[in-house]
Amino acid sequence: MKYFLSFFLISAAIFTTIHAQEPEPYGALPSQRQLQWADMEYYMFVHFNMNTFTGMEWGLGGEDPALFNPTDLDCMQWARLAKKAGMKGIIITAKHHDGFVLWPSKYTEHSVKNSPWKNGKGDVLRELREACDRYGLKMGIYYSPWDRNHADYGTQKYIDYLHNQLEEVLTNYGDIFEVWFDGANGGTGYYGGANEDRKVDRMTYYDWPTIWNHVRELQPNAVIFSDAGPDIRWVGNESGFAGETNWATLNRDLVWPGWPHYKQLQYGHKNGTHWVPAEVDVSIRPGWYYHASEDHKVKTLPELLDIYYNSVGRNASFLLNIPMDRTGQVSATDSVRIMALADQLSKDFETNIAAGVPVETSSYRWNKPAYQPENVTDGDPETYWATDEFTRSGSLTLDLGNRQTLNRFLVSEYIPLGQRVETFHVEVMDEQGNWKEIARETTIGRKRILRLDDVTTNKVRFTVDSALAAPLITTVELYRAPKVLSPPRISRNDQDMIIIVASDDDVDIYYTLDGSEPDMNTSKYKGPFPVGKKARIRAAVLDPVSEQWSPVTSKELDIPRKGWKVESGDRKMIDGNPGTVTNFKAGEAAIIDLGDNYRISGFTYLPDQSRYASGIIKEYRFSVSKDGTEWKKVKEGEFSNIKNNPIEQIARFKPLKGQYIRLEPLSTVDDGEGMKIAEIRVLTE
Ligand code: FUL
Repeated sequence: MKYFLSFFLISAAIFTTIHAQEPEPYGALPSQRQLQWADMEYYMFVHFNMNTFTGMEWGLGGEDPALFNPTDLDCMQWARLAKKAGMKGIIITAKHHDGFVLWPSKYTEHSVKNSPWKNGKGDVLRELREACDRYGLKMGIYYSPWDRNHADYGTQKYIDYLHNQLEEVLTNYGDIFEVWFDGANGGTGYYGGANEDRKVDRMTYYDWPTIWNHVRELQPNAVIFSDAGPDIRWVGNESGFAGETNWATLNRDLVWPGWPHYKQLQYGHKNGTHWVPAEVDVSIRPGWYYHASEDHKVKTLPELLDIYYNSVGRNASFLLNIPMDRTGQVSATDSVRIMALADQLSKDFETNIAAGVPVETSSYRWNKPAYQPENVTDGDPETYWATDEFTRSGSLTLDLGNRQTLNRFLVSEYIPLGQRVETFHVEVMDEQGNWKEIARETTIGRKRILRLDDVTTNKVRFTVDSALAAPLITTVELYRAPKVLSPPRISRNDQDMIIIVASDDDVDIYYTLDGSEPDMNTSKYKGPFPVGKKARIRAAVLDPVSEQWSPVTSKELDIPRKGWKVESGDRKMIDGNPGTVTNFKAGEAAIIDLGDNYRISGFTYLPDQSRYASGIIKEYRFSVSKDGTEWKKVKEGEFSNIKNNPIEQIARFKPLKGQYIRLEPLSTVDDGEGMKIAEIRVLTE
């Protein structure tokens, strides 16, 4: 009896404690500073300094400070726009790889103080601080550890310099919300006039733990970004997406800035040791700096929307780069596009169909109201539905009352207690009362937004199929977003046939060849057609039902390619298809006979576009010949930042006459391998 009684009492005690308890935290957890940062969601990156004035992406370090001379720098304009667009902060390139600094640092002459701008009395960081304060934005600092200017780069003296400069930027400009350390380290540079290749051991040279501690001392609330965190991680690409499976946790001690397995950063590590969520950094233009020649390549609204859904909608944050132009302001096209995105997002999320609707569940935590299913539709991010401690799956059924059309599904986990959900699916009830599955996905995290085809229903069922611990769901929202048409893709193959493809179904494509705007009175695309001359083709998509137009795609067509003979390589590199690649062995060059003499003024190179791309050319030599025997070298150079941002590279030079072209790799990104060419184009005068 006695034993029975104590057994009873102990069991009752355990039972009550479990029942009274809040859900246990699971795994690595976010810090307060990480939670605050996560709520920012969307903020601006500004690439603006020496490269803006030299037209480079990676300056070499020997640039003359006199070149830095914005005619009308206006940080208030940046901040006003950021605020209007719904961004919550601005991160500025205080120092990029070329070493030029935007504030009058007392530790270097390579700064604004030796530029003609404001007679050397200017300080861009100070102006940005004032602008951020005026518009209620947070300010962040990008600081490149690699410095192609500094004579001591590679020695301890340079590391001391880095610490001194961090001290300046992190004590003199108020609260900094994020410190952004770039992982790029290219090797060659000016280095105080030495003009040489300097390799450092990226794992040990900088002594990252000491740098991170220093930042913590100076700005305890700032999150620190790098490939390896410690607070925020790079997402492993510069194209604007996080993985569909995206854990905020990472085995952080495995990673360091410059880590070769960086593609894993898209997904994070399930059950990773630390909370290090991903930030999607991407530029509104092909490169990170402003180049007037790219004014027509500003990302379109559909592209920006994709990035939003593939970052904020995939448990990451969205850091959108707006490169300032030579006046020191946001250029007109960029500001129109940012506002178009803001406008579209407010339409996409205008009415939450699920707000306040009744919710039923298979189970919730000990039937306690604190964890009831309605918590997901109450609009309060602090309340959540929870299953009991030992249940790792469960369903919520949202009753919409009457039949509604929706195409967005938004769900959030209560992340202060860890990221848990591994797999889930969504169903809707059809008119016959049967459940129909519309999505099956992996991971949720802070926010997951699914874009779905339009579906009309009165009931939506969300099911967590598996989780690492009891799922805690704060929010389920449903929306009906208006349709946005994507611009068509145009290509010309090596037989000079034009192919135009639309991403949407049941639409028409119209095009022009004289540079004018396509409309219903211009040619309608009916299938591939030949264009064997130089031309500017423009095309747009029309939805005949809604009468809505997509943005216009433009493409410059240079000399015809049908008559080209590939002397070294194969025709895949001139077939107009970015998905096919010509492979070369180490030491081989690409050689093409253009079939006729032209005044050649440049070339373009598109590297391998596949997920695990290789053979990317880093340094190149380009030569031209009249007869295929005697060659003239016309350009040698580097494709800056091509590893992280493998977009089409454009090289221009003084026009010269020739019939043959040769592209030789002097080095590739992963040294030693043969080069790959997805596409090569010739530019003529
Ligand atoms: C990269 C850099 O090399 C680019 O120039 C740019 O600053 C981008 C944000 O990070 O690693």
